[in-house]
Amino acid sequence: MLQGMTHTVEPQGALDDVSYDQLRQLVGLVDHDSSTDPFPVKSMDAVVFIAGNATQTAWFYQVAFGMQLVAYSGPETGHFDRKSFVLKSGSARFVITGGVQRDSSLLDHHRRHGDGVIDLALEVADVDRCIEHARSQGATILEEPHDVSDEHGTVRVAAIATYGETRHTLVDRSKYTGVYLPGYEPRESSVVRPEGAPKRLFQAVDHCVGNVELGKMDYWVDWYHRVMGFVNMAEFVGDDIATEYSALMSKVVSNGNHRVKFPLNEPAIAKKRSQIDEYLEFYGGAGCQHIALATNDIVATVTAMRAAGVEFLDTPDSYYDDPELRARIGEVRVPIEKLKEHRILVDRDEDGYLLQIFTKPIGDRPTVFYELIERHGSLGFGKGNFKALFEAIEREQERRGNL
Ligand code: TYF
Ligand code: FE
Repeated sequence: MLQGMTHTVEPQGALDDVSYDQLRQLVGLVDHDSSTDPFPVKSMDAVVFIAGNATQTAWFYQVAFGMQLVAYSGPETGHFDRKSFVLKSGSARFVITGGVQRDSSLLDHHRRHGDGVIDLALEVADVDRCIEHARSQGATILEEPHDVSDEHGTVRVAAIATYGETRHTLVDRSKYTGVYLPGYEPRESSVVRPEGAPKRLFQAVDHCVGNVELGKMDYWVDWYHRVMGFVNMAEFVGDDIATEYSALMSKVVSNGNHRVKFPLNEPAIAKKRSQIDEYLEFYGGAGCQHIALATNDIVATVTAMRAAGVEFLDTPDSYYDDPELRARIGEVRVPIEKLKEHRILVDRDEDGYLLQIFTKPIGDRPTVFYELIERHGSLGFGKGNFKALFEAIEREQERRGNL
């Protein structure tokens, strides 16, 4: 499926068989010379989750998201306080961790926040240089650079704090050939892919969104500028949209070539209670709100996920029947009737178009959810869909009694 490409993903981090050209399309890469970046980031290394039951959550991601189990660490491998499962889909890597021993600090974190993202780990070429720059900008260093080794080589690791209790671990794995990190052993999925299902349901992490407290968005945008040398992307939700219907403000920062994109939301004082306030209340502060997964066949992905029981936000027929939308969108890969059947949203801008859809929150608390995104040239986030999307989110908020 992914053979015959001209480039490998190499300077981007050597995750399995998603070529640089494919990533360019999938996540909307732009050309960028990183040689003078103060904090050069190659890629997302992993999205690390805490789950109340990592054993079952890892199973969920295999069955419902079609991910492959590749590695494991836990009591059986000499790590008695936790279980961690490493899952992959193309270049995307998730790590699902849960506390085992009663005094595990992971359980305290879970008590405070519930299931959620604890670490947006980044692959970098020079951990020490990044940490020195971060320190000079006043970032909180949670772990100083150090080597971790086993028979497969050495990984250099450090960690810095970002919003809430979320962290960015920095990983240089260029001198390591093991399956994930020292301490992990290879593990294979026992889950059998349903007949006819795509080989994988997504190929990359497109963006990871943070919700921060009222008035803190610009602080964190500036933090990503100063500490990580990230730049603003064009798309944002300003005052006008915020008070009219979104009840949130949003700006997007990214590394130079857009491989790593972090939208940041804060609540807005609007007519309705902000969905961001609902998140902040139930998560217990700032945290990661949604992860967008890039797919090259969103219809097949949505079909497979729905068949496994994943619930998506509904979009009214009127969205698809609107002549203005039809005129604005023009020709896209999937006929509009098919988009309507699957409740997939579509947006077009000056660079191209994108297809996207959002799940309902996947856990018990109304916090973390997923987006699926199929890009065709567009480097945006679906600005044209914000109204329909936020109305759909509010309908769910109302059903939960939180609007
Ligand atoms: O990441 C984005 O910007 C889009 C739109 O609460 C969005 O996915 C923004 C805020 C939000 C849900 C979706
Ligand atoms: Fe998004």
